[in-house]
Amino acid sequence: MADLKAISQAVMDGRKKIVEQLVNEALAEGVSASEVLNDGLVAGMTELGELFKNGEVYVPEVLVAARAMKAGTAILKPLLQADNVQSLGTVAIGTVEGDLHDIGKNLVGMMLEGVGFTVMDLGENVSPDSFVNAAKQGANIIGMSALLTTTMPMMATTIKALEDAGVRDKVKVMIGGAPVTQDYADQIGADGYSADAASAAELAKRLIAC
Ligand code: B1M
Repeated sequence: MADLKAISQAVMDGRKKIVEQLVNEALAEGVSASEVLNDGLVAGMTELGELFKNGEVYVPEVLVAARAMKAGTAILKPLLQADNVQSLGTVAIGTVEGDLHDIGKNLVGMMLEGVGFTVMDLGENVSPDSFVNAAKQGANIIGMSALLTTTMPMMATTIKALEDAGVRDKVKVMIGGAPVTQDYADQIGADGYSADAASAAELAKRLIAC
């Protein structure tokens, strides 16, 4: 019987090889990729985040856990992606300038690919100019992620840069990340906000349709 709690624990402990082994075992037992992702990997990282907040673990432990989590998501990625589907459009996604958190952004990218979008991954610490260039290169949606309250304002700066470059009307802008809210999205003039990767994929489909 697959033990998703053990996957969470292995993420928290930063045990990359164990994470890979347990993820493969769970999949072989028929557990869905999305259950392994949400109830195993993401649950572990969320719990670790609480310990980090309370000063019970520090940056090095979180970095090792992030590496273990990435090893697990790499196994799930092909299973979460759609096969032979015509692209719904291109989403250029990145973590905003000053912000190095990329796990959530990567999950959103995977889910977007899973429902049929082409994803232009701009990486992390992405400058407003890089988002503008992606819009000029034909991206239909600009997706920004921020995990720090100090980097959230960079989302507004990026929207302003899109306006100044005359490309704001050519793209939809969607935003997300732990400190981001619908109110904030409304305040800065983003077209949409979503709280998690699965709803981000649904949001992108709605945005591309209008
Ligand atoms: Co950082 N960190 N971190 N960190 N880190 C947080 C964010 C923090 C909340 C921890 C805490 O104190 N509780 C805190 C921010 C506090 C604040 O701003 N209020 C914090 C801090 C303070 C810092 C540093 C400043 C610590 C330091 O150096 N003293 C530093 C900053 C570095 C920088 O960015 N300049 C730092 C560094 C790091 C590591 C490098 C060690 C590592 C990142 C590794 C990596 O990403 N490669 C790290 C991590 C891992 C975390 C926590 C523990 C986990 C983040 C994560 O991956 N969550 C985090 C605590 C927490 O969030 N609970 C914390 C799992 C991920 C699946 O969730 O990213 O929220 P999330 O993504 C979700 C949704 O938000 C949404 O969908 C995703 C999937 O469901 N979503 C979108 C995300 N982007 C979206 C975009 C969309 C739509 C939805 O549309 C485009």
